[in-house]
Amino acid sequence: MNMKNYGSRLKQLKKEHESLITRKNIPTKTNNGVYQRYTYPVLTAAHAPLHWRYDLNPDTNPFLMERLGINAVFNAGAIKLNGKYLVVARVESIDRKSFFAVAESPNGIDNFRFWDRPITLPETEEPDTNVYDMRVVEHADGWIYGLFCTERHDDEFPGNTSAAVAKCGIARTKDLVTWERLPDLISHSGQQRNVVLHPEFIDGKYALYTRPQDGFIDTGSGGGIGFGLTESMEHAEVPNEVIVDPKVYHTITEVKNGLGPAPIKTDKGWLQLAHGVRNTAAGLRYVLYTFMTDLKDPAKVIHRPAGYFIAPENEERVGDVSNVVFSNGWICDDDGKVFIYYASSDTRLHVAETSVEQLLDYCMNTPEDGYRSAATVQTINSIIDKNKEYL
Ligand code: M1P
Repeated sequence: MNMKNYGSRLKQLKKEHESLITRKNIPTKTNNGVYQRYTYPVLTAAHAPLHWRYDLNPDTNPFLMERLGINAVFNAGAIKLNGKYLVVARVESIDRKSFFAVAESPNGIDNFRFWDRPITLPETEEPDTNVYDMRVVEHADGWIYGLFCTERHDDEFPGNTSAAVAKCGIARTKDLVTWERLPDLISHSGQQRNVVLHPEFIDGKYALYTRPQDGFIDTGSGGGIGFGLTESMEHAEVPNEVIVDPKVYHTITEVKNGLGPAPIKTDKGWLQLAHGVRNTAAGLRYVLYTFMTDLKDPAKVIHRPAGYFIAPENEERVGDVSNVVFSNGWICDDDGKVFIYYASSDTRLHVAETSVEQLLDYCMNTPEDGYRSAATVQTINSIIDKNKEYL
């Protein structure tokens, strides 16, 4: 490259980056009455700050090369703090390592800008190889907790470079800048991913939604969203887990499922968002679904709409891990508006807007799964019967 171009190329890079970040997001033309999708992803790899990726000194980087590129920005925890909409995104660099970084928006739907540096997450005495999918929860004890998956090689299989162990890592903060790392969750049901802290004490204890799994990828016999109590988060241990929402044959959760963000409290119960996984000839398909649990007993399901709530569509269907939508963050605003941050195909982050009122209506009035084709036809017939006078 001609060195004379350095300045103009850098200027162009900065211009393109700024115009991407400040692009206004617009609702898609249609919606299904349940939520409103937005046209543009709220975060992509290209949103990562230039000063993370480039050495900007022309003497040491005369070709203005990317020194460490970003591969994807996806599965993000979310929280509203001091009037700002914040997501704690899973950022994956080209070396396949994920880390966490906060991006801030004034309105929850666009202008998400990463803070100056990614989060420097303290480690335990057993260093993490990879960390991802943080659920950010403001707990009644006054701390903001971040629960995430920490992945390390499974040294029981020294010759197997794919053998891994997934555990729930735990950290806490007051400002998302400085984090205190706590010991990993101890559970007695194999590996753990998709662990979520309930925002309130239950029977004076911390409550955790878990996802026991036999192996790193397969949940095996243990599958389902579990629930357990721990005396403390400083030495978190769930001695017992009960399955709240099991995986079920020939449904969207046939292979596995896992809770998304911490639930939203309403006067009718806890609104829950989760992902379900089924197998297809083209590989796994991840969709989002919702259910509600009892206000006093968040482990008791009181409404379970059939099928998926959000499934990947159009360009969402393609990415590093295609045919996936995944969510570990939503923000419920004071006026009841809800922003759902969902990632598509392990590549980018989107927002869908809805409200507590819509989510309650959806959860409480969507028919439940009858688990058989004949039951589905029966459900449709009963909808048709009720519609007769409106046709
Ligand atoms: O690749 C899809 C998702 O796979 C995992 O989720 P689960 O444990 O439920 O299969 C996670 O690695 C998640 O980050 C990823 O989006």
